[in-house]
Amino acid sequence: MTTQRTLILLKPDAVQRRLVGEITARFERKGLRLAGLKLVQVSRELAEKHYAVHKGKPFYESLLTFLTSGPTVALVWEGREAVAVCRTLMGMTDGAKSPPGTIRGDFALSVQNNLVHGSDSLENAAIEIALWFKDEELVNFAATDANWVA
Ligand code: RTP
Ligand code: MG
Repeated sequence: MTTQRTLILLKPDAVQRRLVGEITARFERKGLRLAGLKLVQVSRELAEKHYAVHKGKPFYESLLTFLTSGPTVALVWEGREAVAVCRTLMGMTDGAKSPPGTIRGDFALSVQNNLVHGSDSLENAAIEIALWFKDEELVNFAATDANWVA
């Protein structure tokens, strides 16, 4: 069994559209354990670091403007195959192409304003968690239902 941690962001559109509870519930009900959670007014500097891989792409500036436009909720989820599981729950980048049942498929129509970010590999998850959270902001607790969900 591979227990992993991954970073999920509920982007400013999720907060503005009052979808924080709805989206968080989907990760929670899947059986993932919450290890970190905070509301962040993202700085240009943090947004640049987070999306450094997209620097130079046509949508880069617009993406930074979007991510810094309002509060973002940052979460760390932990569980079996958490990185891939979260990406599956999210759906595809383009909301219009995402199947129903996924977060983006159910609530997003846009490519950019697609509600959630999720780390795309275990390596990037570690980098992103360290970027968004201090060690002391991450919490370990014994999930009493662990034997039933994983
Ligand atoms: P994310 O990094 O946010 O989890 O999304 P992703 O892996 O599904 O997509 P990625 O290719 O990493 O793109 C990062 C974010 O940039 C915006 N985007 N806009 N206008 C465009 O063509 C375009 N392409 C990507 C989206 O907000 C996407 O989530
Ligand atoms: Mg990505």
